[in-house]
Amino acid sequence: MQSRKRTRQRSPAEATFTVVSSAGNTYADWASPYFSPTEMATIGAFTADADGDGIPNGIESAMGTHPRQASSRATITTDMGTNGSLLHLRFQRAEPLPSDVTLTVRTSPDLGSDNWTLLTQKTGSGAWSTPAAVVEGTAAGGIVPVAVHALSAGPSHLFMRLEVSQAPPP
Ligand SMILES: [Ca+2]
Repeated sequence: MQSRKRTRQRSPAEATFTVVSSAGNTYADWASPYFSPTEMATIGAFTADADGDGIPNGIESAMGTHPRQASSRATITTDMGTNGSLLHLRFQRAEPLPSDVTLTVRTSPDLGSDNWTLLTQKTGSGAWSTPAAVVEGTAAGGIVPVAVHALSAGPSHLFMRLEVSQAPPP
């Protein structure tokens, strides 16, 4: 009796991935892949820091970093313009920014008092409230580089800060 050996042609591995985008784009929508519904009330909360990197989840959602990987952190830098009076605050933001997350940049002539003036802010996909103070780069990988500038005309010192807050969805 003769046996026959059959060789089957193998095709290259193929896989199809479907990205399902939920209709909403709130902080909760952003967090849902990272946290169980039970965790959302604890380590998944906006102000919690699930990975212990010192960056609350809400800021991670605004900056497009991973809330459960401590090595995934964004940086905020400052630098002066060439004329020495224009201060830049540079950071990255998530694109899209969750619809109930607001970025606010304020300036202060000193750190000794609660004297912070609104420079510009942005909620979700809305525009920056003072677009002339903001330069955004090209979005790549869900991240947009942002530079906010303020003119330090009078005081010899100028401070800038970035706030991330959550508001109920409109
Ligand atoms: Ca964190």
